[in-house]
Amino acid sequence: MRRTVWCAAAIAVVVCALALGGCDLLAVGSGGETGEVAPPPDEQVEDQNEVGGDEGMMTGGSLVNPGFEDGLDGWRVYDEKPTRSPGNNVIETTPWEARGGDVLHIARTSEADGGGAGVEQAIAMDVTGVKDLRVVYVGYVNYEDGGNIGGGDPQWYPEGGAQVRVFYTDEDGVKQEWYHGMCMVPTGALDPNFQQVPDNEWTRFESENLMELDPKPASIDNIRFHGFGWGFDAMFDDCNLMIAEFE
Ligand SMILES: [Ca+2]
Repeated sequence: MRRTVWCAAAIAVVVCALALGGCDLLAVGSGGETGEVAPPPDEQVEDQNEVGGDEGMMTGGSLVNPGFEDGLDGWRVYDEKPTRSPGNNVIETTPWEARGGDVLHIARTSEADGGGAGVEQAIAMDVTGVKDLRVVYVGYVNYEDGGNIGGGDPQWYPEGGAQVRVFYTDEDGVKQEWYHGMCMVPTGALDPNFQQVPDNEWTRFESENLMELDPKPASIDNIRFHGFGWGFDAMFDDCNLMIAEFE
């Protein structure tokens, strides 16, 4: 999978460079895995993390099927159904004309029984050598119900319709989690990792550079896009983990 991503990213960079009329800032090494875009021998690099010269840079998404155009292919369902009350979770893809294709739809009903629903990808990706790593997604919330919406009370799992959580191992070997969420109306204070979004509107999020976390990630283990709370109804599109720059 990674090779495909690298090659696709390399092709994208070359196309962009050509469109801009010059390649001098971009030296791309795909490793020639496909045999289709192998660079001249004098430009090949031995390690895909050692890209280009001083100005070398590649961009690329790390997740499979980030826009849900292939249904839930590549994603694992995360489904923590209500157990203490009637209710259910919905995790499905659905067409959404304004997004030009399919999106992920998640919903939950319960009687004050907190839980989550969504999708995740276990990617086990080594990110040593990555300088710039960001989570992106487009979220949409139209219903939320809970006691800690907006995550202001750290005693409880943060609640909100459209959240992302990155499970990673830091450079000291410690398992860590980083998260962000969108909610409409917080029940208390707003967790700094949350943002308030308008009802029934798509909002794009791009994280800070996760490689600036201290201690910084050494590997990304799993990434989950989900809602959490007593109830919610939300959508996601174009969910990805973008590598923008290597050392
Ligand atoms: Ca889509």
